[in-house]
Amino acid sequence: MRIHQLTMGLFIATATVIGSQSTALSTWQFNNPTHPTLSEVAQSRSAQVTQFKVRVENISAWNGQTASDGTQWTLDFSPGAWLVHRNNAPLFKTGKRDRGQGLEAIAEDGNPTQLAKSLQKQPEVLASGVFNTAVGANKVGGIRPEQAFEFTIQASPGEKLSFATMFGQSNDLFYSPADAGIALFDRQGNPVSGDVTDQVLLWDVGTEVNQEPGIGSEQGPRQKAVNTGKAENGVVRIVKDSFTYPQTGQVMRVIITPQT
Ligand SMILES: [Ca+2]
Ligand SMILES: [Ca+2]
Repeated sequence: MRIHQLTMGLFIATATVIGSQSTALSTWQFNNPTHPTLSEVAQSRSAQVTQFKVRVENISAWNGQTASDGTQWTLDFSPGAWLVHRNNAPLFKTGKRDRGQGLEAIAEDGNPTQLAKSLQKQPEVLASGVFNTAVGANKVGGIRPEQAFEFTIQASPGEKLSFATMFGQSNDLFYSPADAGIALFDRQGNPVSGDVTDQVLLWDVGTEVNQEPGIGSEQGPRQKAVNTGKAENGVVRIVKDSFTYPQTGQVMRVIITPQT
């Protein structure tokens, strides 16, 4: 840091001779090879902020899932949490155990409250919130077929979106982007627009042993209480078990729309 301060001082001193200080400062910041400080991030955020609408749709069919015993069931997505971030893996790290910050409660019971609280305490999470009410609905709940969650976020170039919502009915599965998140801007700094569903994956949080989706005794509507089921002691990973799951793009659509 001392070297940078010295370098910056020299730049300012030089700039005073050859031109305006602000021009030299912007040049120096542009060439700054170090990671930006949180205050610098805050400054850049306020300098170039784009507002986006994020829409998560349930495009699955009523009774569109069929279990091995013939039971037909409907896929729901639970209330969830979203966050804007620059860092990689703010929610989980693929192949590592769940961090105990509330992702388990979303994946097992569709409850985003604990995760939302913990996100507010993480300095590298720039903004976060909950989505828990379908568009047009008047009470809190998940989304069923033909329903959608919508939320609005603000972000600057370099920032990414992550979110998590439960695959209901499962023991501990959730939909989320990969741990790095969804880039909200391209390399030229232009805001991303359109369908990003192909970046959303179905994950197993690794805390409860999977039963067949839709009929398992320790899943949502059938378990005796929340947070019950056989402990898995596993890691967060793309779901991989003996059961079959729908292709994400056939049941969910995620659309990002910059607001101009
Ligand atoms: Ca599991
Ligand atoms: Ca359970």
